[in-house]
Amino acid sequence: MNQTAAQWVEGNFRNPHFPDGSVSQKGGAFDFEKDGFAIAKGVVPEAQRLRLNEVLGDPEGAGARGLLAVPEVRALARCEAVMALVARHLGSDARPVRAIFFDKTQSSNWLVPWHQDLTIAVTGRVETPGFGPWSVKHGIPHVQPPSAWLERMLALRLHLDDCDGSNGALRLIPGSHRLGRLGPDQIALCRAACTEVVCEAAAGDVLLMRPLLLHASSKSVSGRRRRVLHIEYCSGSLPEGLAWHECA
Ligand SMILES: O=C(O)CCC(=O)C(=O)O
Repeated sequence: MNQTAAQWVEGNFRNPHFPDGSVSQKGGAFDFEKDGFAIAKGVVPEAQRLRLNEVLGDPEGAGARGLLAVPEVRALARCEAVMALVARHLGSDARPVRAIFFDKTQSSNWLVPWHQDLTIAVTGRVETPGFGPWSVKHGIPHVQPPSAWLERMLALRLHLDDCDGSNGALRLIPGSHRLGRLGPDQIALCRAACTEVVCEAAAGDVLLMRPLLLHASSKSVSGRRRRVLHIEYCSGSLPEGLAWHECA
């Protein structure tokens, strides 16, 4: 690739908030359709949050998966306030299709490099036009659906602790979901030329994000715990033969 990062971004994408290319900015008001993410404040009441913390406990490692099987998580994933946020962007037939608990602590302090969320978890491998490549993660078959399919999905990240740049808040590149699927070279170019946002949130706030939005997270440097319940939603059903690994 012989384009400079600036040329590539100029041709494909213009950061709507920081056209001067300044380096990093926290918070701000974002528009879900244009930026690929938005924050809804105070969605999870304190009592429900404390109950979730109790139920989710202290998992080993970075967190836990398969959480739509947990009644408290399923109830939250389908409660009126949460479904209203989802329906606004996906329509009223959207439903939860995966729930993951991310727990960043002093003893399990991890980072995630820049990426897009490209895979879905299904019950079994069934060759389907447009779906692939396949992989297996945590013993579960995963597949990349077509981009048009990913546009029918969104993730809600329900914050169970206050988070900011010091305890590993999510880092995002606004608008990057509009670039489609990106290879490693394009991700590097985008990183070099675009401004990231550190997604600060208070406990109870919800971040809504598109799967194709470029995101990353750093290790906590403050030692403060950062718990997030990540729930994915999809509208419509999977093609015949494929089934969600979890669904509520
Ligand atoms: O929770 C985090 O810090 C990162 C999670 C993530 O990258 C993801 O859900 O794809």
